[in-house]
Amino acid sequence: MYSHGIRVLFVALCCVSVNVPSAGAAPSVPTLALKPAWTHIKFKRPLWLEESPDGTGRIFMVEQAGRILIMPKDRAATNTVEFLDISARKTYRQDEEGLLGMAFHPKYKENGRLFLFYSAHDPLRSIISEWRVSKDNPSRVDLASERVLLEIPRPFWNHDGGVLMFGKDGYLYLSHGDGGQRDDPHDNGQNLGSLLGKILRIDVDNKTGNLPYGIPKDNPFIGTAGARPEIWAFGLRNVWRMAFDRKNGDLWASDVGQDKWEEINVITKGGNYGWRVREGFHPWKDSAHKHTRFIDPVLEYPHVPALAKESKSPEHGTGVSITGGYVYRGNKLPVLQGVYVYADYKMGTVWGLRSSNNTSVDVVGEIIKPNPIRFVASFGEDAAGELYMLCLDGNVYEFVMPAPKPVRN
Ligand SMILES: [Ca+2]
Repeated sequence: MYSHGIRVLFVALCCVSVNVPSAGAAPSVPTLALKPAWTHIKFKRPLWLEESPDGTGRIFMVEQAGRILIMPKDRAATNTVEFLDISARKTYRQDEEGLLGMAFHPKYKENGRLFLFYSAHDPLRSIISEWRVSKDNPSRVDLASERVLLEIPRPFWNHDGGVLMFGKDGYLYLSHGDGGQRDDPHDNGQNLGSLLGKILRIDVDNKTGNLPYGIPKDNPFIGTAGARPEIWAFGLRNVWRMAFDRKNGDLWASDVGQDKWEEINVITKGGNYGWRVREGFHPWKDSAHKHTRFIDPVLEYPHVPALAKESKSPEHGTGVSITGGYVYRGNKLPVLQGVYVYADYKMGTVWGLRSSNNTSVDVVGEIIKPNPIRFVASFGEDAAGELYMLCLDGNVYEFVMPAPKPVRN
């Protein structure tokens, strides 16, 4: 989300599905419609949606100012339940700050543990901490239960990342941006001694040395001189949203660009994704690391139409701040099966892509036409794999098949 300095909104001019049928061609991406998932509830800057892994079927919604709500199962109802409220900490002061992420422990049903990612000030830092549900009330977090795992200093107010999620390996993955401002002035992305500009992986069920968490034994930079052992992947500017493909465990991370290119990456262990030496496929401002091997994005898209001719990816609309979503694995929309869904925060355009090799795109196109929603802050997935889109118009949308065109006699 966000992170693009002062920018002018450009009009998306070229948003055409690359969908030429041929023998063996990938299935196309579908055209879908949106409808509010909760018809009578408006949210204040919703940023994260997650269903608790305890079989209760409860969906939890994170609001940026510091609240987590339990949503009513009746989608026409209005009775949310407040699960947590830390808004008095004033964690949200500027665009990219606030309560940015949460994750239930995979064994939440047994241990009642959950994890939050939020911004703190004086001094500027991101806090990742563990909390427990109240012993007396399964609908309320025990506010006295916080145990801080990580405090990551932030040199500037922006580029904080903010995803927290568990892998199938049971470890907690998190993204943190390069710490802002512009051009990664401290070169954090390429510095393995910094947790900024990284995806991290930690073990919340064990402890290593004096750390309040464990370092998984196969983390890639254990033993590398000067490297932080928490690092899973690096060279990332600001992975605001990332997600595992629940079918195969692939980690899809959308990295918000600065001046020219937005990009989508599939993350591999120990991978270097280029920032600030490169943005997308293209050289950026740093020459000190120019001989390093970088992993190309799966897709890039330009900020302005004039850049389109330089793109290394299929024809694509423009945008200025990518919001990563999910590879759809739900049941309600078979036409969307296997499609990675993402959007541009500012433009409101929603796309889907298919990739059979995680390195290039088979087919990509807009899946919502027209695209009236601004701003697309985040996506969410429930336990069944159904997809939601969280927008700053106050709605959380679900994806549905478009209404059939009226038949004219
Ligand atoms: Ca990159």
